[in-house]
Amino acid sequence: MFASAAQADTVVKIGHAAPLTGEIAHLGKDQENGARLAVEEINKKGLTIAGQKVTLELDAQDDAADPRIATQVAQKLVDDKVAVVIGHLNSGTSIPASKIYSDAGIAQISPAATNPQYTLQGFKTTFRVVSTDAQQGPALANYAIKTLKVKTVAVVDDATAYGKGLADEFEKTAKANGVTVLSHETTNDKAVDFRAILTKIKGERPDAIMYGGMDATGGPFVRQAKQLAIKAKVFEGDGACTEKLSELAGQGTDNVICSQPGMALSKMPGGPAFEQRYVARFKQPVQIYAPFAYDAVYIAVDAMKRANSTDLAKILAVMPSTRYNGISGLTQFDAKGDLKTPVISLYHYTGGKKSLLDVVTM
Ligand code: ABU
Repeated sequence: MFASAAQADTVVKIGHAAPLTGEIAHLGKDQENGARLAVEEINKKGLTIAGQKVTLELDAQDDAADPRIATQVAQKLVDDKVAVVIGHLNSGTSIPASKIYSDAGIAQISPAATNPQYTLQGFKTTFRVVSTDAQQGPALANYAIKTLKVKTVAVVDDATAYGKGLADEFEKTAKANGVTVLSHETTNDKAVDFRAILTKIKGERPDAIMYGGMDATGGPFVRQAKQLAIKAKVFEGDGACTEKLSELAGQGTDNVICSQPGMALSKMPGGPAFEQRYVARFKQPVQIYAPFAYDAVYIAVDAMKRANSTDLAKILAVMPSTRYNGISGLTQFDAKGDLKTPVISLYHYTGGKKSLLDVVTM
């Protein structure tokens, strides 16, 4: 009548970390929802590893997009004995947390962190399922230069690992192609009033503006640019290339060109079907990172199956040989843990609706 201990399912914890409070909680929840959907589906289908029935449990933690809290969260996930970590979302949290996962021998798969430094630390535990800002910055800059014939730019970043890193990559490519960088201003990831910076930029009359930051600041930035009648195109990266941007930016999105470090959801092999399942389950649109978090969970489970084990060292040993066909396409890692075949998708907004402009294979 009662299941004996020997018959009971083994519970395997999948750690997840992202901001669930603060200005970008909607993006953290989006990423967590993607991971949760995968966990629920896998449990429903049934999972057996080494002859033992396994139930996955999502151990979802809030790092508040704060590097200090992220290291505490990472230690909690280690103490909770998770088999793998999906996260973090921010580069500024993924990088400090990665040392803790490396020391514990836990594979970390970020669905969102794009700063190149994350996988350049020499850790064997760091993987990501998105392209990096060393690809995203040049893709944005090349579109500005080659398609829009931009000759002058103003650059602004939010002083985070992601925002500054992306803005610097854009600037490097722009300068290398003869574009004049009129100014480079720095704000912060809690800023709400950009009028002083934008008024100065308006006086410089740039052809385009590059803003490195998330949608929580990138939205008000372009809204205020529109209010100041700035006509320049505003380039933003994945952190601002969300459905929520139009809510935050109003008609300012008319001037936005932004990028996503991966295939567009509509072009992913399993994208439209995933979107339907996601919306049915969570009653909200996909923002940006959910499909990548979803694939990251499946990649981790694929590693457990190939290792025939849920042991940390055995999972880690097979992670580099990942060859997983997920909803976002084929994932294979290079020696650093980055994608072997990175892709960048470029978008614009028409009447507040985000649509695909171009896909760049790097
Ligand atoms: N890739 C943008 C958002 C996450 C990050 O900080 O990298």
